[in-house]
Amino acid sequence: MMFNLILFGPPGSGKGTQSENLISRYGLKHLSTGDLLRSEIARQTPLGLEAKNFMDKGQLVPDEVVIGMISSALDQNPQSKGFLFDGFPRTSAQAEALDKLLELKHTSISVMLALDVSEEELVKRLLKRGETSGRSDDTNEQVIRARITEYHNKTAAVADYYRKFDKVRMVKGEGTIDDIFNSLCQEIDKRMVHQIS
Ligand code: B4P
Repeated sequence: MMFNLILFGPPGSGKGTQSENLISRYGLKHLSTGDLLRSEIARQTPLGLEAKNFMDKGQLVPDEVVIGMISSALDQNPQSKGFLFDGFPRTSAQAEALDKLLELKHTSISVMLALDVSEEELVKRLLKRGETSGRSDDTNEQVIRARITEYHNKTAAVADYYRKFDKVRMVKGEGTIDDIFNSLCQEIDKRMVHQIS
């Protein structure tokens, strides 16, 4: 049986950071739409060039683009024991599409872990990352604030969608990276045992 996890939270909440550690502990396949889009940009594909226009303004990339990317990533990993979705779904339409894609594979989302971080801390972290990351969407405070606004307007509702199925657990996203990792692992371990028994 597959274990499929959504790591959820606003931009800068630690999704990418924690995903790296979680995939090595649990052997899940990491699917980050942010990373997939940045790789398209680096290769200057038509999809990447289109996406860059949205990302540089702090806006979400259109649903059909990211849903298509996730659909092919799922098809490319038929043997995976489970997926860690990082930064996806970010709209209700993406959440519904993901459920359908997983249903076709006779599986579903096991849990959504939602990182809770204050807005001041998010802005501070992203500006700091912008000093070294070379990411154009991290260097300008206005763009960072636009990303947080997009999160409130379009993404926060995704948690409500999974709450209807009692699949959401909030996790404190401030503190050391290790402490947050341990809290995430506790939630996963509870569910993996439950799913197997
Ligand atoms: P993403 O790549 O998903 O990135 P993100 O939300 O900016 O950051 P993430 O949450 O992963 O970063 P982390 O906290 O780990 O998205 C980028 C853009 O792509 C979006 O704005 C959008 O345009 C587009 N996009 C992506 N997916 C999409 C989708 N599904 N639909 C539409 N558009 C989509 O890291 C932040 C910093 O905090 C790091 O420097 C890290 O070192 C630091 N940090 C982490 N944990 C910390 C801690 N505990 N204490 C202190 N610092 C910490």
